Amino acid sequence: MNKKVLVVGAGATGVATANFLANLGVEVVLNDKNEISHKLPLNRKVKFIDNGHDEKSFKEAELIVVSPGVNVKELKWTEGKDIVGDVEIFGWFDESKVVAITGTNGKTTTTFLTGEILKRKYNVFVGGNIGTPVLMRFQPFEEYDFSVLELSSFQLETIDRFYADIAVILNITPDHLNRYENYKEYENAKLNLLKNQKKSQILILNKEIESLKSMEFMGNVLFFGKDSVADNNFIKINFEEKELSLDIQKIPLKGKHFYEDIYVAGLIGLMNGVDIEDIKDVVYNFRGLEHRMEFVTSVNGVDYFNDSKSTTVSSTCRGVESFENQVVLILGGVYKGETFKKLDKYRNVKKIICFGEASDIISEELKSHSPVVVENLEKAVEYASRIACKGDIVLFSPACASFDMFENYIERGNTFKEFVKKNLRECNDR
Ligand code: UMA
Repeated sequence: MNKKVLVVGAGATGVATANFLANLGVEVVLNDKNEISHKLPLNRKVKFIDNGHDEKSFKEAELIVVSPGVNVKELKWTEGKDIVGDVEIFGWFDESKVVAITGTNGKTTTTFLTGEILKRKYNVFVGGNIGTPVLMRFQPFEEYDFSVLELSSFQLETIDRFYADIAVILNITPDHLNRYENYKEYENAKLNLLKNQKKSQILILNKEIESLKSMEFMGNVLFFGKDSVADNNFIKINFEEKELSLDIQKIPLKGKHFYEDIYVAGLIGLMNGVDIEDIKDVVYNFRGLEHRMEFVTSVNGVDYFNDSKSTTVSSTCRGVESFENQVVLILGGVYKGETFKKLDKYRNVKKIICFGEASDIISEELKSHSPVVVENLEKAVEYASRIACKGDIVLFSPACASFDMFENYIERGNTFKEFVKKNLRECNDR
């Protein structure tokens, strides 16, 4: 391990990385471009410099570890330096069996479900983009059989030798086009997950991803796709002699797009010998994650769903597709470079309401739906509640980043839920 390491970005990843390295006896500088006003939980041996990237720290570093939110192309003084991310370092030290899950949509749900299923039989660490930095895996006295990691394109950009025992690519559709020059560059970051394939590795891949069709693979490849995952009544999963049949009626998660996530998680459980009844129990009791197609409440027969985690148009499409009812759709936030025109085709979208920085682009690209532009999320909820009728859905699935008005998608989702509940109270008072 190098002696002098610079960790860039003092968010969750940077702090976990700096502490992990300092515990190993490495000389660590943690650097952030912004001023950090709160006290960070850092090992006292970590030297912390905020309020700017300083030349000296970069030039003296033998290795630079960047946080996912740091765009390496924008850093100065990196010429000739080795640059990696925390996932690469994780791979240097970890000895558990690694399941790595990437994709544009559904990766958090799949990671969570896979973790829950494997936990029925094994000691499992769950981390990565889902929220817990991967290097948190190394806690004293913690031994894991499996690590289930959600990996974003940002995290996969900076791997070198890392590979997973089971690698999953759920889907790839345009995202983060404000960071990547084009779709190909984004896709290549995701495909990095396959670059160090070993013969013993298992790859679970969506056969609908165009660029995978012409690729050659080293490991055992298991393809899945919309048509192979479910019929009208069951999600059927086969592995070697084993068969698992999940009754769709008993699955609380509503929305066809979840079937692929459930299929993959079930398949990983099945191939690792988790009891079929245990897998069913996990799936039949999983009600979904907060801010991802989360049912909020019903007001006068109108169901409100919070899908604040949707920061891409394709993810919002998946949300809209999961309903047969009429949908009042609330969009808005910071434009990320993907066209909104993909939403044009949905006939069940009764009205589009938008707010925030992207309003002009949304209004222009979806003009056939005559979107209504409002000032903020509160006004959007008020408007939606006025026009939605019994049996309709109000879906807040913004298809944009949140940073124009909120700290993150969590704050945005909580704000939406508050406004919906305020609206419910007002209805009850009337
Ligand atoms: N910073 C710099 N220099 C730069 C850019 C940023 O110093 O050039 C600093 C910022 O001032 C800030 C810090 O870096 O203080 C933030 O680092 P970060 O953005 O990497 O955030 P972390 O808190 O480390 O969280 C990251 C992931 N964030 C991103 O990828 C943007 C989290 O995913 C992840 O849960 C966490 O690591 C643990 O692994 C969030 C996310 O939005 C949920 N992911 C994107 C998505 O899902 O679409 C990819």
